[in-house]
Amino acid sequence: MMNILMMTSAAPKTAPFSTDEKKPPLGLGFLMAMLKNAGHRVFFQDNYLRPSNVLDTDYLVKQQIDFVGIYSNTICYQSTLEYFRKMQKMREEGKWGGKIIVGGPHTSVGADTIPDYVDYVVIGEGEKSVLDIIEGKVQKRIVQGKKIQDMDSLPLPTWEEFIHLPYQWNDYRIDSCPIYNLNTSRGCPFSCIFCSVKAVWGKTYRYMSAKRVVNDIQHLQKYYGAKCINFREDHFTLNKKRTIEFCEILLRKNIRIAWMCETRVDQLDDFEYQNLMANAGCNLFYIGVESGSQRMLDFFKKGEKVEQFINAFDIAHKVGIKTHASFVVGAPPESEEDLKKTYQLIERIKPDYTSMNVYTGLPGSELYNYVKENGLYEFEDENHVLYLKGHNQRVDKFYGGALNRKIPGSLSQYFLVKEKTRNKYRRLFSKLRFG
Ligand code: B12
Ligand code: SF4
Repeated sequence: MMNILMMTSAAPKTAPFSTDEKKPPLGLGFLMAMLKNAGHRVFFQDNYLRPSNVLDTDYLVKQQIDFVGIYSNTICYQSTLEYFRKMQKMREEGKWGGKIIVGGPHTSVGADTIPDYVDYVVIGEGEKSVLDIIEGKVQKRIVQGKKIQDMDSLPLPTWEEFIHLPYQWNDYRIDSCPIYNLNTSRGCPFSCIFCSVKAVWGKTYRYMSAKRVVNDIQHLQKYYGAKCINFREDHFTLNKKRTIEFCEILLRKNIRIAWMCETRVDQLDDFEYQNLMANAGCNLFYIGVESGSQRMLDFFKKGEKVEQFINAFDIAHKVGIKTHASFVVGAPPESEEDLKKTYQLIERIKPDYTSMNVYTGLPGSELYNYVKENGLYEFEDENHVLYLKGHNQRVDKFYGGALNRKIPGSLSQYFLVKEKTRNKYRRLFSKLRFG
């Protein structure tokens, strides 16, 4: 039996993407369940939720930790690096003798950024590799994770590790709570050029059966009082047959649960289909519309037409499913005319919620390479994230000037730091005066 500490990495102070949403890391949940089922002792620290100082203490020694496994994504990679350094220092000083494993989306797009002293770097899916590593069956340092083909063979994620932690168990768009995330499919056959998800999961769509999904929901209802499920995955409804079966089981068994999912509009032109989902509890669709300009949609290789969005949103309004439309703004070669068309489409489809995302290049996508090769960026940060020319102006326009989303080190960020320092002194002075 081995003792294993699984951790996420802390969010940076400034990032071009929001780091406010705190949800259980289901990937680690699957890995921890596999390890527990194999008889190992598992410890968990979600530093993304609440940064901890375990690596500054004698925690690893006290708990006799044999392996530390870290979930890493590109935005949080600097904190991952800091953890590596601390553990390596402990090893060099002879204070701790365990091994370090790293996995998560960053390893799939940036394995070459990981220091040599990290013992194992798992690219892609980790379930099989993590067990093999811990059981001493792996000789190589860079491990290509085996794709799970039978998704029903996956264990339930370790909800018992998550349930008592202060995650966001509600959602501003839905009245029912608590709400739990599920991830029931992997891979995407589409080719959107701004998206790096394929680098992690590949193009083959694999999914849990409808029966398995319903079983997970019933488990969450029975043990954790689930009132709503958010299918946070790239495309919950891609397999229409599965979605229909899923809805039919919910209705047949009279399972009352609200749910929402991320989806595309390809098949949502079907009134009966959407109506079935609404009757089975579907409350909200989160749809990546990306642009109201067909020219931009074609450039993105979205494989969807403006008319399809109009049709799908019209039907959703009729059947009573709320909609959240997400748009990418500022990607090359977007013009004022394209942006105007986006606003016109928003007017036309009337989403209940709209998100405008200022395009920022994450490694691992076709558009990222295009931006890099054509020098279309103003700044490349330490994680190789690309900020396009005019990024800060777009942050002003679309994020109300949020300083922590601007280019690191820019003048505005200097003022952010100054503002923090000012607050610190303000607090100090108020203490001096009244303390
Ligand atoms: C749900 C979700 C969230 C949730 C939950 C995040 C989480 N940690 O699970 C929330 C809202 C919190 C979130 C926030 C963010 N997310 Co997010 N998110 C997703 C989404 C849609 C699904 C994640 C998921 O559940 N996957 C399923 C599980 C099974 O996969 P997994 O977590 O990757 O874990 C597997 C492997 O990576 C590996 N693995 C993971 N950790 C480890 C550790 C070890 C030791 C080993 C061996 C293996 C291993 O094994 C796991 C099982 O196979 C993905 C897209 C996607 N399809 O993956 C984006 C995604 C992960 N998010 C992304 C980003 C950018 C972010 C944010 C930085 C910004 C943002 N707001 O979007 C923050 C950072 C948060 C963080 N630290 O996790 C990017 C990451 C890209 C990158 N190169 O790093 C993705 C890939 C989407 C994209 N745009 O490309 N996200
Ligand atoms: S944006 Fe969605 S549909 Fe497009 S490639 Fe990425 S995961 Fe697939």
